[in-house]
Amino acid sequence: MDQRKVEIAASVMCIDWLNAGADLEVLEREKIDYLHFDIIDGSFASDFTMGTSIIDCFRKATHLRSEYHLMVEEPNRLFDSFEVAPDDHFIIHQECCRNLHRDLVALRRKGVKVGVAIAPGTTLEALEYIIEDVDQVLIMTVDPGYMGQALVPQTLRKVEKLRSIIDSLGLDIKISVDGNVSFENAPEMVAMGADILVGGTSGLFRKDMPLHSSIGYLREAIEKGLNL
Ligand code: S6P
Ligand code: MG
Repeated sequence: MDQRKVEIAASVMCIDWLNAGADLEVLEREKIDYLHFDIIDGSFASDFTMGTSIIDCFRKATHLRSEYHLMVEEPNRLFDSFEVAPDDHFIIHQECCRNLHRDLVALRRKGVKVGVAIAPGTTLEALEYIIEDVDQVLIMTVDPGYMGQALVPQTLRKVEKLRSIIDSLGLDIKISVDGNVSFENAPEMVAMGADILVGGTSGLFRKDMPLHSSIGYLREAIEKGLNL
């Protein structure tokens, strides 16, 4: 059996907003690994999600680590807007940066874990010359912007290929998958090499079961993937 520790990040944009405090307690009790905050600017991805007032409110109420997923153009404008702790992850999109390497270096100076994300249509070659500068690569398994979308299946090949690139270079880089991480899709995502699963409406915040049950099913799906 694969001995990797696969972690779960809870996508806060999918939380039951009218019961957010209760959901947060469950996430804490169940020792979820991260709160995943999606920040969207209406340009790179349409719609808007959370700003600092909402995010800081969650951060003050929890000890869980934060994972900032910035889907905004020229994210370096916002690097100082968010509070960070050393174990937090700060993820920017390759497609959004005019000078990606410069931005990754600037993030590193903030003392956080540095992540780069790519949308389904972006190839892994775009990461070839910055891969040594990141702690995490987030593969979007749906198009950035909305919850509740169907998996873009070819992104799983991308996860598999990235795993083999990282392993062949001997690097310590986590692979995240974000989008339609369902009980059905999670085993294959893990088997292809994902280390962090972002749970949204299909894997955590489901309408048909309580949160503690979906966490249990998602963990079972991870175990299944580690045994494939
Ligand atoms: C989407 C965002 C994601 C979603 C999450 C939704 O742009 O980056 O983090 O919140 O993927 O999950 P689901 O299960 O509804 O697709
Ligand atoms: Mg996200």
